[in-house]
Parts: sequence; structure tokens; C-alpha cells
Amino acid sequence: MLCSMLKSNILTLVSKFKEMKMKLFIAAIFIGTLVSCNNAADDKGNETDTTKMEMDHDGMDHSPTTGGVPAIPEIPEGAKVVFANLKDNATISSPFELQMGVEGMRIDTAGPVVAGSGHHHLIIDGADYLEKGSIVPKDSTNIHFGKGQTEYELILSPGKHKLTLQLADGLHRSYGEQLSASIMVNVK
Ligand SMILES: [Cu+2]
Repeated sequence: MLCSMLKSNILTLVSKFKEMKMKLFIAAIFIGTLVSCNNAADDKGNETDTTKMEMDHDGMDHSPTTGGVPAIPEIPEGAKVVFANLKDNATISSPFELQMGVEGMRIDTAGPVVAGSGHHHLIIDGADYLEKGSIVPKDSTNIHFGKGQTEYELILSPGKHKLTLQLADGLHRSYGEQLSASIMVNVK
């Protein structure tokens, strides 16, 4: 009798113990899940941070060139463009073999942006110069010499015309007033 009571008490204890163990086990799983969830969240967070850092780093690499385009090069001091065989108010016949000169700069082809070099543009009856950094238009009165030409067979109608030389970089971006020259011509 005592034995069976004891046995039943023990069984109850055991079952309670088992229950406790089960609860502990569930609690352990629960805690474990929470921890792993947190870890996963942290990992995710770290990954996001890493990506952000890489993006920032990438952005920094490209920032000096503003979106992959190199900045317009500095103009050497004293550099200028000249009408090599024409003076202001000269009287010429058409066609006229125009010679375009430059001092303190090299003439290059259009394409690469190289410091200290550029190509000529002839603007007929236009502005005295194009704002530094602005792209030279391309039409019948804005002529590009992107192959590095320094001579041009100029054909003009009789009368007064304004001729402007404008040097620009490899991307046709004007070097501005310093590398421009304007004259008037009288065409017979
Ligand atoms: Cu050009």
C-alpha cells in the first residue's frame, strides 16, 4: 500500500518533472528561435550596411568626374587662338583659305579629353565666344574641326561677316572667352 502510494507520488513527480522539462524544452526552443531570429535580423542589417558602404565607396570613386565625364581641363596661362592669316576688317575674296592658329595649346582630334589640347571651331556671324563648358553647336555656322584641322576653305557671301574662332576640348566643350578670337571681314 505504502509502496503503491509512493509509486504513484513518484509517477506524479516524474510526470511533473517531465512537464517541467517539456516546458523548459519549449522555453529553450522559444529562446533559441528568438536568438536565431535576432541573429538573422542582425545579419541582414549588416549585409544592408555593407551594401550601403560599397555603394558609398563606389560613388566616391566616381565623384571627381561627375558621372564619368572628366572635368574640362585648366587652360594654360597665356594660351590663345589666332586668325593666322587674317586681320580685323580685312577685305577678302571667297573662297578664302583660312588658317587657324593656337598659342600655348596643342591641337588634337575630338574624343579624348587631354589637358592643354583641343580642336578649333569656326563660328560665322555668331557670338564673340561660347561660355566656358558649353557644348559647341554643330551646324552650317558652327563648324567643328574635330580631325585637328588648322586650315579651312571658307566660302562666304559678299558683304560684312563676323568670324569667331573657339577652341574646345575633346568633348566639344568650349574653353570660353580666353580661347576665342573674333574679327570682322569684308567679302568682295
Ligand atoms: Cu567640336
